[in-house]
Amino acid sequence: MARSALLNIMVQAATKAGRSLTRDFGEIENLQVSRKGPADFVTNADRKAEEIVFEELRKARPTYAFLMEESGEVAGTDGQHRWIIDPLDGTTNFMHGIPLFAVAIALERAGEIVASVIYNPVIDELYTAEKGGGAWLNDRSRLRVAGRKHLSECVVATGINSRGSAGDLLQLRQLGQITPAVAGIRRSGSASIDLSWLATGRFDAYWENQLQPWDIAPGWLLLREAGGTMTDFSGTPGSIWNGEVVAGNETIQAQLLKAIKAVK
Ligand code: 2AM
Ligand code: CA
Repeated sequence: MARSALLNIMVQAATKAGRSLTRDFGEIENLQVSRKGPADFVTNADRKAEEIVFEELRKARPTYAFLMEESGEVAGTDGQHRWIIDPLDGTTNFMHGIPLFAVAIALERAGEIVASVIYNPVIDELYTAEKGGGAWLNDRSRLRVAGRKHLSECVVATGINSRGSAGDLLQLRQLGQITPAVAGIRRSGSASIDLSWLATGRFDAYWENQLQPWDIAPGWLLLREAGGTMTDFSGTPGSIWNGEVVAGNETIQAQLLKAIKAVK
């Protein structure tokens, strides 16, 4: 696939930040055994990655606005475009030396997500999508969601939250109901990875709550371009703003949504 100029900018930003994260990830093993632990180091790695993405994108498109996990909002002057950025999705994995994390970038145009990049630098998987142009892995493979038709045959991804909120308890009740109804549950620790692996067909479905817009936006376009569907827990078509995701191919998404709705 030939990348557009826009996607090239996004890929360059994500891979540059990815290189920085990979270097820092290599240090984690030593820090695990230190008394202080790696927490401050990880915060630093996260901020550094965000700074790289911000600088690259601002240089290329100086008028666009930003919404970033670490630095929040930066206003733009063009009134149409906004970058939505998670420089390190899967922070807990990163801190524990687990190589499942990603740099995630989405571009919103007039309120709609039109381009996205998710890059896992350790396993070197680069996911890209543009509205109407399909979803791709490493520029070579066009992605398509899995075609399974029965929830009982499905590998279903989720996030098990430990935020001390009512949403955590709801999640555990959902997990209790859904686990016996599927072939297997998986939990990657990164919403962007869950959504990109759903787009590849590795996972058949995914649900989670309490997510942030930067956790959802990049993967959502990828999923849509791979033929997938997403709603919130009430069945309202996907939004990046209310934190809830139920996703899969059309048939499986409907079955999972029904199961989710039954959990009070
Ligand atoms: P993070 O690694 O950038 O924090 C895992 O279930 C997903 O939830 C990840 O995408 C993770 O993103 C996100 N996450 C972790 N803690 C969170 C919190 N307190 N609020 C919202 N999202 C969180
Ligand atoms: Ca995140």
